[in-house]
Amino acid sequence: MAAPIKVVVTGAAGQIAYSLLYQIASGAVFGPEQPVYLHLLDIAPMMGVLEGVVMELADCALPLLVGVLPTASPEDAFRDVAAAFLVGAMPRKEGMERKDLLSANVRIFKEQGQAIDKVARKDIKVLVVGNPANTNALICSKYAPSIPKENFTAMTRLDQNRAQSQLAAKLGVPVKDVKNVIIWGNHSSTQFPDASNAVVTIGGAEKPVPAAVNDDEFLRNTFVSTVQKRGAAVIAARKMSSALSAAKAASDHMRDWFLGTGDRWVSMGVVSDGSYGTPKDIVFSFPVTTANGKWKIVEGLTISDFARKMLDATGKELAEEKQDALDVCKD
Ligand code: NAX
Repeated sequence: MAAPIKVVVTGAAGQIAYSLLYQIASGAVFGPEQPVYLHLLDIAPMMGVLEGVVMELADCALPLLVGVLPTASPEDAFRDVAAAFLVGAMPRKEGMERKDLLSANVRIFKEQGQAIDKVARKDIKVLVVGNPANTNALICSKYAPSIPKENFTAMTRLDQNRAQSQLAAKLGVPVKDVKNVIIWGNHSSTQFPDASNAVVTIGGAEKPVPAAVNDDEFLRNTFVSTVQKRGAAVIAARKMSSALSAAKAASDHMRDWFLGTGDRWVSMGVVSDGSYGTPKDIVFSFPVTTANGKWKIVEGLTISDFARKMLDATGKELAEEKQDALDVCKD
């Protein structure tokens, strides 16, 4: 057995964490040989609820879970942690403008960046789930200058999983037989779910998804808008936002980052180096592969005129969000 690692989940009393904590503690993220010590961060008024979560974790009697620290202190929560799931954020309330939400949440991620800088392991891997996830990840990184920028990522894996599942349904194949779907850009309605490089296995042979689907109109319109609006569709049906699938996606993201993808592509929001003509220094979702705990953007893909427009639109939104966030941080 390896030595235990400390893993923090913020928003630990919330609904995504409720599914995520079990996945981490049961070995689904860091592997069946890796014990974990869970740090659970939430705000002071939620400490009572968090106590119930701690009780339930104990009652799961999980062999890999060696300890749990519930806390409302960011510095206690981030001390010596190797992996961080930043889920906690203020939810959007009725009548709230996107800018108000950004302003409230950016402050949280500034404070958490500062705490990470001070007390976390310098090789910490950070996954931001709380919205606006891409820009929150950027701000968190900015306020943790002693940690490499590459160690801050934002979650677009739920969008990728949704896209993969839509294509599998369209083609009538199991979801595992579809790979290399890409989510470009922001985890917002401007994201670009792109099936143009995706591959499907049918009858033992690999085939490009566009040829197998053979319906350009579907891939450019119905597919894209179904994935973009899937979160809203879940809210309309469940009266609550996606939680089980969001937790599964967060597990997928962190597991692939720690344990590697092989030649399979996954989408992650990472700090842009300007690849594919995107603005530099924003957190943009790209197709990546991972090995030895590091991600690498998939290079050399052809960008069609249609894709160019989509990438530019989501890149522009992210550049604007970044500016708004930097303005908030100045106050
Ligand atoms: P909940 O409202 O159930 O839980 C959020 C928790 O965060 C609450 O317990 C709250 O007290 C806590 N919190 C608030 N401020 C905090 C702070 N400063 N420090 C620590 N904890 C704090 O929301 P949930 O459904 O779990 O969603 C969490 C976040 O994930 C939201 O921002 C949501 O928008 C975002 N999502 C992101 C997704 C993605 O793909 N990137 C998809 C799912 C989800 O919508």
